[in-house]
Amino acid sequence: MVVLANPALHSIPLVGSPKHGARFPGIPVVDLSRPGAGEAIVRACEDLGFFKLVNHGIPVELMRRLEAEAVKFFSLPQVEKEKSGPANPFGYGDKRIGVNGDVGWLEYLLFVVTSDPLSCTSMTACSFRYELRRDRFRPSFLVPTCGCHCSSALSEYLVAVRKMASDVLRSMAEGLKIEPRDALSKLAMDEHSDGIIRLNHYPPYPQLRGLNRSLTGFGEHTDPQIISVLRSNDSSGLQISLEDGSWVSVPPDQASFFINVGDCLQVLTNGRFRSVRHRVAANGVKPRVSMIYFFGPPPAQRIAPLPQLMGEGKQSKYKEFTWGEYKKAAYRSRLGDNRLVQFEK
Ligand code: GA4
Repeated sequence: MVVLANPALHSIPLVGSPKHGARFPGIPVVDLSRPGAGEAIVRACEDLGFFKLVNHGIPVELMRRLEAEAVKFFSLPQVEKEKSGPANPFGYGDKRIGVNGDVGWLEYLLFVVTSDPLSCTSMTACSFRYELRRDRFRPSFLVPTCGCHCSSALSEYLVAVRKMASDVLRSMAEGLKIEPRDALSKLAMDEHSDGIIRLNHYPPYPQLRGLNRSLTGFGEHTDPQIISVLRSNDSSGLQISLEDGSWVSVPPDQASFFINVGDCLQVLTNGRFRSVRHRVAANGVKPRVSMIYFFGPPPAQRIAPLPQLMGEGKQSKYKEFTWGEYKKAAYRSRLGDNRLVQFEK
């Protein structure tokens, strides 16, 4: 493995060039407003475990507002940002990912999202609370300290993305022909569901310019949850792994969302859907800013193939576990580990 010999970079590995160069043309596009979206979602989740979502109903203006607030935070002096860190695992993180030695060329904010109807008294009823070591989190433009967060771009974004993700999961159930239609969405939208939001900033690394190499921004991994909903600015960097193990680069689209199948959804579909391995390469030219909402089930939720998908006599490919157990195991692992393998039968 080639690494940059700069101690300040904590030996962050370089990333090889993806197949098809910067623009892979084969990312499935799902139009959420169309009848038949469910079948398209199912096909994409079986083939790549990944798709781009258009006509999703969320104004690009709202995405831009949250992006602008994230940029404002990341532009603060380092000493200010570090008052919200180090991420353990939540808070402000700089280059270190998780607690087991993974590193990448990025800085980020990681929050837990809890559904908390009592914390909100406003008419818009955002009903969210974010937890980010609240005592230490300073920038009130991102997370107001008033107790009710309804006016912030983050709250509005969360409300909108949750509604959209719920529609995606209902369409998915329709495409899978399973009843009730909320069989998947209720796992992700329950009041005890384990939601996380991540705001990432991948600064450019100018020394790489002209070298035709990229630095690891976020190393290869699968997401442990049900689905992840990603939006980024128009800077490239996201790559996904195809079935044959080759890497392709996802053309950015700041007006669209990208949806990943996570490990739990692979298990819920008994391996029919593919939890996609993905990574982010930091480039030498342009900063990348992304925001990702990870939809996890409630901690006590048993994760096993949905009975509606199991024909007579069909066996589960996985041992039973709860989301709480899986998450605990995930936090003991390294980023690139195959976390599902220990739960395979
Ligand atoms: C990958 C998906 C999400 O970004 C995340 C990550 C988490 C973290 O950054 O704290 C983990 C990683 C992710 C899986 C293995 C463990 C935990 C870093 C790591 C090495 C927030 C998540 O839920 O799992």
